[in-house]
Amino acid sequence: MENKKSRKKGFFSRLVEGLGKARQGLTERVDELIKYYREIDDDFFDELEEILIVADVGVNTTMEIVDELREQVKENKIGDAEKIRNLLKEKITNVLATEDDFEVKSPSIFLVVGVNGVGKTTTIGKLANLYKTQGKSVLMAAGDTFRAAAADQLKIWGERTGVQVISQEEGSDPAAVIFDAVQAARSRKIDILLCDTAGRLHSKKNLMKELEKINRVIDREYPDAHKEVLLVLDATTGQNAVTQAKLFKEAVGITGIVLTKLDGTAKGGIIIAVKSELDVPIRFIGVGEQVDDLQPFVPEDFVDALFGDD
Ligand SMILES: Nc1nc2c(ncn2[C@@H]2O[C@H](COP(=O)(O)OP(=O)(O)OP(=O)(O)O)[C@@H](O)[C@H]2O)c(=O)[nH]1
Ligand SMILES: [Mg+2]
Repeated sequence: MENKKSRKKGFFSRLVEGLGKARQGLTERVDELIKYYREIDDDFFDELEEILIVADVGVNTTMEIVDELREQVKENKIGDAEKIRNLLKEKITNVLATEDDFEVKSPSIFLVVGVNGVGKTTTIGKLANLYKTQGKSVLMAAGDTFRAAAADQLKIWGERTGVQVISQEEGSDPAAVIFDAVQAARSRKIDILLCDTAGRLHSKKNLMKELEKINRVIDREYPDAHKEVLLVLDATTGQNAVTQAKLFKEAVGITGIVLTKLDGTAKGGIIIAVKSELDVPIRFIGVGEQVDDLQPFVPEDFVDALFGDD
């Protein structure tokens, strides 16, 4: 308990701060609804449904949650709207829960994928900082050779965090960059290799093909390393994020999701839609642009922060 409390202090207050807009769009509206109704009737559920859908929880997931609530209320003859709050909180926590806590293994290779502008490079910089601070040896690979200045952006993160970046000139084969980086990680016995990738190529098909190729290089050159394929999604893009996730899941097989820019949206419910529709664990969330604005995702803490409870 003590441990949980002290862990919660710094990280948790940053999370609460970062979720300010999401709270306004979701839980503060739920609280107003509860205050207004006091007693539960059909209109109450209709309005709850609307709040969840507007907050981007997604139609399917909203229906599932609200239908279950309706049933529970009926079965247990709950009349008091205040009691719904905890039930809703419980439901959201259940949707977000994962079977396993994420623990980074050594050696690990993280392949970070996602469409352009979602926050891949920034997330890699933040991850480099996180693991470096934990005393791990980290290396970054500039696998986005498509966009001019992509490698430079990563090198800035390298300087900021004191982590080396393996890169080649613009236009070179991304798989070759990853090949070099994997050799370096193996011979130097690096704990974690973070691989950046391009978000945009001439076509989606090209992008997926390239990611498959990179995937194969990693598997072939360092089969003993634990591999994570992290898909980065931008929380401000709404239901689009769900569509993107389905595409990447099918094409490259993702092991976890990073949801960025949660600080920038009142529609934080998207995190619930993504988890519920994809059934891939959410591993990290981004709540700002600073180096320590990436948090390992802990469902209970997240839901507490979203509901403004501690
Ligand atoms: N507010 C906020 N901004 C973020 C977060 N994560 C990333 N950003 C910003 O999003 C913008 C795009 O980030 P990048 O890391 O360059 O995105 P990318 O996916 O690498 O983009 P491409 O390389 O073009 O595919 C930058 O301005 C970041 O500072 C976050 O959690 N919160
Ligand atoms: Mg990038």
